[in-house]
Amino acid sequence: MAIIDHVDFNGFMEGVKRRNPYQPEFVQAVHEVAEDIFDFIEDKEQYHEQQILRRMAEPDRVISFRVCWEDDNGNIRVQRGWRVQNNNAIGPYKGGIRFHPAVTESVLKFLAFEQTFKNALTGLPMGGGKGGSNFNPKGKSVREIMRFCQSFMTELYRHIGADTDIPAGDIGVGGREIGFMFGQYKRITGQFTGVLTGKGLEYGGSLIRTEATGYGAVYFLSEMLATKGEDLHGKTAVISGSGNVATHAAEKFVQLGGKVLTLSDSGGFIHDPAGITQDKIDWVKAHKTHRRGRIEEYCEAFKGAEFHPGKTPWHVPCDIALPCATQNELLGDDARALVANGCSAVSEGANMPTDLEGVHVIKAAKILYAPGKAANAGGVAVSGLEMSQNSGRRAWKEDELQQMLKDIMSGIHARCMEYGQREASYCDYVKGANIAGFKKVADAMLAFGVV
Ligand code: NDP
Ligand code: 2IT
Repeated sequence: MAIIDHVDFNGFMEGVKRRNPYQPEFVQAVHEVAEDIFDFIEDKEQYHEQQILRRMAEPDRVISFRVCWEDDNGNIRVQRGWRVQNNNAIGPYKGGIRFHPAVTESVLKFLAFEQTFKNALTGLPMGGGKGGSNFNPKGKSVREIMRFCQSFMTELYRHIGADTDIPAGDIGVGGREIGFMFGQYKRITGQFTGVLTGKGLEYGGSLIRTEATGYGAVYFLSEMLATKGEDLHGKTAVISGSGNVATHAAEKFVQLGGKVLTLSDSGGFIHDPAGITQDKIDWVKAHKTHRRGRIEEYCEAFKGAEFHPGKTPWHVPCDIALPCATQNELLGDDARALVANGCSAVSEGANMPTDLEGVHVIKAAKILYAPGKAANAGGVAVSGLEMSQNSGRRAWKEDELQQMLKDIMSGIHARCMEYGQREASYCDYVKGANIAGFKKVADAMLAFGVV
């Protein structure tokens, strides 16, 4: 008879910290999930006995490699690249690639861990992974970016495949970078397969993949508001970021009748009291995505807007907050300011944008709060649909895909409610998302035995 070691939450987290020194983002992501899972599994012996959470919090593997490339001046540059394959219990590893100077193994491990739960929530058969590099695309020429992407793929290609691990975009990786990486994969292997998602429409990409994350975060928000008999008409939003997720969240928010007050980047935020309308969003998309400009320049293009250097937008009074930039961008004090100013809903377009203190403040206020792993799952969900289209050698129409995205977001909302609704008038979506994601992956792991 085995002696089952029933560690409690504190004992479990001590072990996670000890095994992952200097990895604060990873420890934070595990902590947030474990808080809810320990409650859930208290009376469920098989999850303890099989050490399921412990196994999920240990990536299947972490691949780390050198990436050399030559800049336009002939200098040899050396970066580090990673692919973290966290868990493939319910499908091949799936998750984006991030190019940003702040990328570390800890950041990618937290993202791959979160991705495992997020992908399970979509209802599609995808496991969790994430990759990236500390390469900084800012200020690089297109040729430099191309050479970097090719060099990155020259190592990565041996670890991925349409049925094993399917990367996509994330911060600093959009359609252009996916194109360079796909081209290199095809060149090395001689195979045209659906090994990456977020591809261009000409070579196997899916309609609405670009819009899906931001749109999905607003669909999820609408689902939450609907439980209170409300919609977006006349509501104001503060949004952080000005990249793919932020601009598409803003676009859908405006389309559904709301008013967007802010956008931001790593330099600060702009506040436009007149509202960031569709033509202004189009300007931001063109300016930021295609010309790599700064959000500060918005105030020269549109009078009446103010730039706040070095600040995040959370102290601007609003009905809704949509953090869509990066991790730990909304801290305890920011959360207190949102609540004090009457904000009634938060929907996370970014991954883990709220720190643990912020999460606790928002939960205690019992406002509508969708964690990233639920609210931003629309992006990876449409990636899953891209995979289906690739393997079926077909392309679905835009209205079909829009409907599928809405249905998937509504399904995720229902799954969160199933495990998060403990009182008639309040749903803890964080708990709901954590438990629903955990249960699906855990039950698959139980079926496989000890592997
Ligand atoms: P982009 O590269 O398109 O945009 C990132 C935005 O966030 C930019 O405005 C950038 O500003 C800002 N930003 C990045 N790092 C920081 C930082 N350290 N401090 C302040 N601002 C920062 O990325 P995405 O829009 O694709 O991603 C945004 C978030 O959404 C990330 O958390 C990502 O993981 C998440 N996400 C993305 C999905 C997708 O499909 N793309 C899917 C699900 C989640 P600057 O230009 O100054 O760096
Ligand atoms: O965080 C995410 O879900 C993404 N960056 C998208 C991943 C994907 O595989 O589309």
